[in-house]
Amino acid sequence: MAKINLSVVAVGLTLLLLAETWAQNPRKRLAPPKPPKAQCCDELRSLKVQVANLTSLLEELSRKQETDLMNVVRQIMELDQQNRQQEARVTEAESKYSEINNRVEIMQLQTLQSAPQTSSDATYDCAALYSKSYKISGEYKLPKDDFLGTPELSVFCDMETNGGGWTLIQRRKVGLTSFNRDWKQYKSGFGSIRGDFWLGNDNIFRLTRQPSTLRIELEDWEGRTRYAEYGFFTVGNELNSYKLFLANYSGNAGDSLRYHNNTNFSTNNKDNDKCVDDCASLRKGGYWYNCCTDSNLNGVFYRYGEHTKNSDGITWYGWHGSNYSLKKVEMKVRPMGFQP
Ligand SMILES: [Ca+2]
Repeated sequence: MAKINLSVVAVGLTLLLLAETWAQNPRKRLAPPKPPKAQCCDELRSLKVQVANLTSLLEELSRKQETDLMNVVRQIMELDQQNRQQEARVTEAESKYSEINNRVEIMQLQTLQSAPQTSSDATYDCAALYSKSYKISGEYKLPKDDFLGTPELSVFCDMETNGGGWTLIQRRKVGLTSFNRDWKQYKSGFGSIRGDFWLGNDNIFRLTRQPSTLRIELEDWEGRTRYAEYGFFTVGNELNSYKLFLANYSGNAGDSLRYHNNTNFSTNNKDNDKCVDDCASLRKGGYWYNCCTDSNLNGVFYRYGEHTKNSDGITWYGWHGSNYSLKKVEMKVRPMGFQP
């Protein structure tokens, strides 16, 4: 551009010189007639103006081109930066994608590995142990299962009664363990698995996520036994206050848990019952209290002689009424479709 500019300026200067030489020649000035002289000067003036205009136009163009060039350079630099950013983003996305892909593969592998466990092979209750040919009643340790989200758990299995496969969730027989406990203790369970115990509401919730049957066995101080079975039994999780759902009663003890159906679990420090009274404190146990009881299997253990004098004992109204505290109780569950 500078070259063009200079050459144009040179042409301009040459024209100027020529014009001046021509103007200084008196002979020539005198010789030609008046009109051509005026014409020539006008032409010269016009040329000068044109040269000036061209020069400024060229300068302007040159400036504009420089600006344009700088803009282009800036744009290229910006594009380059954007490109590098995009590349970085792509790389990042690729690494994330591959990480997710890896995780998916691991999960698929885990699912495959644990798939057989989700069927009848899973050892998360006594029914499963029974179908693995463990047919002697007693204490068993259920393994921890990350897939099912179940911790290692000691359970007592009844492998004899009515076909076996029962996981005990409660027992009363010794009478040395207090059942007047708080929410946290009922949540995780307490007592001794071979003696008196509550398996824990979280464990009962997990066990009854599969459609389950509940069997309640009762014994009085004369050594007579009765039972109540519920073809359907489940409890909610802690968020739902371990709410009780049961149906399809059968047995010879009377249907004394039906009154407690659809009620939340209450303890001495959590009154979730359907009563103005605080049933858990009145009946001294943790249970699905309504207002308050038609049975109180986690009530106070009263020995022979004391067993008919209180309303907070281990009662089952359908058999011995509201003031008779039973000698022995067992509550047990197994999957609904269990086949011995
Ligand atoms: Ca209440």
